[in-house]
Amino acid sequence: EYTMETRTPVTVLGLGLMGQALAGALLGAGHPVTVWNRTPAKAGDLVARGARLAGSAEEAVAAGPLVIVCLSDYDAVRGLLGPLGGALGGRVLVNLTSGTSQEARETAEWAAGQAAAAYLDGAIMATPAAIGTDAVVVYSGPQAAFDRHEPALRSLGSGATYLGADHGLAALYDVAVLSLAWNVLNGYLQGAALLGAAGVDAVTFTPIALKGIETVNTWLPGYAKQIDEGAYPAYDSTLDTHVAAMNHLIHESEALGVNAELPRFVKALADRAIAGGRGGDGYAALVEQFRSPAG
Ligand code: FVH
Repeated sequence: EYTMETRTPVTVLGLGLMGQALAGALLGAGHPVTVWNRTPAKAGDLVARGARLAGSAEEAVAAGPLVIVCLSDYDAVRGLLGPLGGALGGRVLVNLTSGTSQEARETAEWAAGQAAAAYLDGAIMATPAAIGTDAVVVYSGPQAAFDRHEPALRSLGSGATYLGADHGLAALYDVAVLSLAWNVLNGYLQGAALLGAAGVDAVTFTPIALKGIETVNTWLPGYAKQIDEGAYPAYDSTLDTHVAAMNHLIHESEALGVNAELPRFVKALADRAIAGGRGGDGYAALVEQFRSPAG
């Protein structure tokens, strides 16, 4: 059984909505937690729960071997950590701020220059409410650092996942999953707008929409194999068949006075694939349209 004495002391820099949730989860898991925020008042609840509020970021960093930073963006991270210089020496820095893979790799180089013990870049694929429960948080960087601090990182969410040594991977997975989320949401909103125009409210539409999403989920493993192999035999439906249905979506949208930009864009991708000879292939063949810039 771990106690407050045996759990790794953790520093959390940044107490926005996410930083507060991270620090709260660490406290809940029994870690000694030192916090710092530009606006100290945001530490109130955490201090009431046992966190120690440091008087400066430098003092916070000095408090333990594991430093988690979660600010608005990488510019803020650079602005905060830059002047701290050697204070990070010997510590593992985990950056859960959203950014690009290039920013992650640059920060890794910078951290190495400060003699940090290791730099892990992470991405949080969850909202603050899921932190400490089933949040998926992905990490990339040196595996030894992830392994050493996995118990603390797992207290942020049971979905703590190590992706690989390339520091840029976490940021890349992050945008890949965001792309997925926005495309699913856009499809749902298009459907809600269409049905709304026909007098069906979103609450009525949603159970069927959820079934649709579940069905698409079951297609992914088969399509993944096809994408990796570069061959897209149509075992379910050809692109030609999909395009006929895309035309129905465009016509219905136009007839109901609903925005048809998204359906037209989706059909334009399929049309290009068909013009390239993919009409008899399955939907996964469209990956080739995403692999290079349009034009
Ligand atoms: N909230 C969410 O659901 C998402 C889910 C997925 C990933 N994110 C990312 O987490 C980062 C922080 O997001 P957040 O929701 O905590 O954001 P805010 O509540 O706006 O808090 C921002 C904190 O950053 C501090 N800060 C900003 N600029 C500076 C600076 N120049 N120097 C020092 N600190 C700075 C800010 O301090 P203050 O305004 O309270 O003084 C907050 O602590 C973000 O990358 C999301 O994409 C969250």
